[in-house]
Amino acid sequence: MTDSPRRAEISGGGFAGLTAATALAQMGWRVRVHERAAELRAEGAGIVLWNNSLQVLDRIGATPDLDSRSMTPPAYETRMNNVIQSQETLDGIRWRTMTRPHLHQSLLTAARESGVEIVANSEVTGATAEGVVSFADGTTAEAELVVGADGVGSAVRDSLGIPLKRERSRDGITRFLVPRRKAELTALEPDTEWDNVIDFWNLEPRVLRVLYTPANDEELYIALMSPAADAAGSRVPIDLELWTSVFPQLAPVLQDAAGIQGRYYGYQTTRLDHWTEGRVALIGDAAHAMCPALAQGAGTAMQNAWTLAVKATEALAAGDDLPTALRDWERLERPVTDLAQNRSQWYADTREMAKGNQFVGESVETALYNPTDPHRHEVHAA
Ligand code: FAD
Ligand code: 5PR
Repeated sequence: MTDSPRRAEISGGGFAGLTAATALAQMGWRVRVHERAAELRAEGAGIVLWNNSLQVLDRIGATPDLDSRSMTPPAYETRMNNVIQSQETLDGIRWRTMTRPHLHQSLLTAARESGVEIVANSEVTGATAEGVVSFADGTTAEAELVVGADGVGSAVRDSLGIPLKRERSRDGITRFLVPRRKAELTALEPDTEWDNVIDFWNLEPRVLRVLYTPANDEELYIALMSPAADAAGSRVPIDLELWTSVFPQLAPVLQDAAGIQGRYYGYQTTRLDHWTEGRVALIGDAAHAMCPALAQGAGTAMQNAWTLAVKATEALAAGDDLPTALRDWERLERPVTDLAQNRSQWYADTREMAKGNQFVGESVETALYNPTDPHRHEVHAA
């Protein structure tokens, strides 16, 4: 068997991989993270996190750093043709907005402080159910636990031949980080609370939407949605004239976005037949890439990273069979992730978010889930 009983090899240094690595290291494992890229950094713009992932960040000690450059907007507002549909204050729901680079940096700091070994320029080509990882340079490594956190195109997953289904939705989005420009926006629309998240929808005569999300005092995350079939709406760099004609009150920030190349992402969902194979467990987009509607892709990635670390650690301490424990982990944790995935795809397919008042039912259930509560799966008699 392995030379060290508590060795974990992790493929991918994104939100999922760094969270799993930090949690495992803090629980006594020797952990290596392999990142294909030359540098560890996050692509993309802004992100919203809810209680489910914020609880995990508390437990791995990343919260103080994260809070230094993130915010909780006063309300989540939804507009249709610039008419307010709802202003939800989300009382009792913990949530935070931030930039993706800042979240990634906070996780990287936590990982390093916990003794995780991070190897850049290290491409994983596959893994076996027995826990042997292979690398692009021809070398291999063996571990008690292998984590495939290598994103939607996961080499670990594909090497194991796990069957999957992909579904595409008709819409997609281009995302930007731009300066806040609060004074200029206030001059254009004085009655607007520009610290709110504002989801600006237009369905008629043309489907175009801007999701406006302040990420901190200086940075604004804007996501521009259009159907993939709309050539002008999905063009990058953005068609400034088109977007400002529909959203004139956002002209100053749209102008900044037009100066950035950007990339249009079509919404899609990936569902796997199973998330584990022997000593290998898949987490994050490798296991359950989802549409962004509920803003839970990274949240569920961190949630599952934490619960996996707890389960694997408990199994080893109890002398239980690890592959059996990993299957049990999937059985317990998958339903709430499936819920987020299904609800996000339903919103993406139906555009029902345009009606506002979205924080009910599954949206709240997934947001409030607490993966660090040991009693979360207990069934109470009526
Ligand atoms: P990734 O972030 O893809 O990380 C995978 C890492 O593995 C990368 O660093 C990659 O370089 C590395 N890698 C890949 N292959 C290999 C290999 N063979 N060997 C070694 N390393 C490898 N989620 C939210 O929670 N809130 C939001 O507001 C939100 N908004 C979103 C908006 C859009 C438009 C999209 C598309 C997604 C959004 N998400 C959001 C989802 C979120 O971005 C993803 O779910 C999350 O980044 C997944 O993290 P991950 O670590 O699993 O994968
Ligand atoms: N919420 C967030 C988001 O980034 C998007 C959506 C919802 C935070 C788009 O990227 O509905 O598509 C969405």
